[in-house]
Amino acid sequence: MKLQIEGRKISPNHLRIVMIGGSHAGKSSTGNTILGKSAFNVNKINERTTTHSEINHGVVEGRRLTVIDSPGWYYIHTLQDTNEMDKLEIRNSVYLCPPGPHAVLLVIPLAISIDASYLNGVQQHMSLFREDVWKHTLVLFTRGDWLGVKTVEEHIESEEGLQWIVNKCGNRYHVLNNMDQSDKTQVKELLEKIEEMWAGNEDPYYEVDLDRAAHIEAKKEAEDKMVKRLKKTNERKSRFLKEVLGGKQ
Ligand SMILES: Nc1nc2c(ncn2[C@@H]2O[C@H](COP(=O)(O)OP(=O)(O)OP(=O)(O)O)[C@@H](O)[C@H]2O)c(=O)[nH]1
Ligand SMILES: [Mg+2]
Repeated sequence: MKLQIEGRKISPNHLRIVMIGGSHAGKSSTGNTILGKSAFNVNKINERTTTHSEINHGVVEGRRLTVIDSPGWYYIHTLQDTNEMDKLEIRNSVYLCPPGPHAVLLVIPLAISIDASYLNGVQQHMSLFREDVWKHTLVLFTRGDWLGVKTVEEHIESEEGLQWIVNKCGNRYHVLNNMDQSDKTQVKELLEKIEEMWAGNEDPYYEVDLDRAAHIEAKKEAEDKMVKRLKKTNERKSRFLKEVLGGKQ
């Protein structure tokens, strides 16, 4: 209270983070590195893994974290190429952590060249959110282990498309090596950057429409109940069949 009166803000002890980006960029791996556990399924082969937005929680560096994973778009797809279901899931990601995320991590692998179609994909899919989402977005580079002797700044300088993206994010970026989850410093530094972004923003988070968030929550609960009911019915049916068939054998 006192700090607020003096014009300073008290940093939130619960951070809400959403990860978005192209498919196979390393979003789910990033979520696991941040939370320090296997919270999300990671793809081992060359295909899409995450098909729905998912939520997980943890306590990291003494802070409560809520992390949302989302399905990626095929990296050279225009918004029109991406199917409606994926668009809906990506759009819904921010509604899973009402009143809205403090940080959106735009996940981009360092090992990829950002050509015009990649940039176009990023720009068009980011338009699934309001324009002010950029104020709360930080570029999260994965595959830090691929950087070699180059610095991340040199990499950004060598890619014009990347310069546009980083610039649009207010020059905020962070590199993670998801292959080394024992490196806790990389997560600590990321959380510090998120806090810095939060401190510099007038709006503390990307605000979502709470009515819509409640509606999505209710829909998800109803779906969960239906799945449980169907499971019970199927179990009852197979028990009954076993008894009937078992009796006849
Ligand atoms: N070498 C290296 N590989 C990584 C890193 N981060 C992720 N990967 C690998 O990249 C592949 C894709 O990772 P995921 O975390 O499943 O990527 P995703 O963005 O969630 O993929 P979708 O859910 O399919 O959109 C996996 O084989 C990961 O092991 C990293 O920092 N370094
Ligand atoms: Mg994934």
